Amino acid sequence: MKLAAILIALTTLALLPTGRGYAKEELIGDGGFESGTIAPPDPVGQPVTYGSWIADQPGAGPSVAAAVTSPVFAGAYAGQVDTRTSEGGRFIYQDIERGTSCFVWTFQLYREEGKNTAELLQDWDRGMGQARFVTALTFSDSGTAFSGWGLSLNAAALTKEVWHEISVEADGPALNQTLLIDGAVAGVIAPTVADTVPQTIILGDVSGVADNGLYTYDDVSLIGRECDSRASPAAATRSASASALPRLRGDERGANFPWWIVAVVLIAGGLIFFFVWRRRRSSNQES
Ligand SMILES: [Ca+2]
Repeated sequence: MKLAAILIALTTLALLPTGRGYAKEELIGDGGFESGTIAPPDPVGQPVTYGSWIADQPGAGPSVAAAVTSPVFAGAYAGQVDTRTSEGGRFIYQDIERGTSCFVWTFQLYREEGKNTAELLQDWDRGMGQARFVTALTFSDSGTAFSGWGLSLNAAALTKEVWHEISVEADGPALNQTLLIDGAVAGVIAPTVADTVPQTIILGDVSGVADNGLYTYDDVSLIGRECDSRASPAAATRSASASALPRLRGDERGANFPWWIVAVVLIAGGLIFFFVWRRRRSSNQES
């Protein structure tokens, strides 16, 4: 029976997902703005801020970013950036720990006036406006500009004064970013490199001279995960609309082959053989 127990244990192990774990992690704090507050700008500069929002507003002037109670997508608050009367662009941001090139970035957006940008950055210089872009989305009357890892495209403008769900599914090793607006694929980018990971998220008016926008954000989420196409939410989207989406670079068929099924079949065969052999042996002993 000892051998049978070992075989059963091996079968159980084989049935578990093989290889690495597929831990997913929320990388943004207070994404729903339910703390009811956005930290006022730091008078000295743009401090590193994890887990909560802070307004960027170098120099003097009234704050243009606030947690508002209307419009709100969910809960009691949403985050609003109002630069309708600003001279310079203003925005809110927070920094991101453990950024990965495999992520699903989602937020709700209520567009009323002007232009706004939502972006994921690496190596932001926190002052002169220099950074390496992971993903940038710019919303205006003329369209929705979507760029990622050096490529960009234009999608349709969002209708005003209604909540829209914006989502970007990125897979660095597979070299793609997919923009979904209200659940429908609005564009796919297939860059040649994916050499940046999100370190900072910025929402608002990023122009030197203000774009005089009024935008409200809610339920901002950035789910990072270990890069592995077998666990990719983007992969499901690819197969659903394969014609519009790029081929994977390289041949991942070997990597994706479900070797655990072979292991289960072999072990199950071994178990059957063992039990048949044992039954025959005990019946031989009886006779
Ligand atoms: Ca909320």
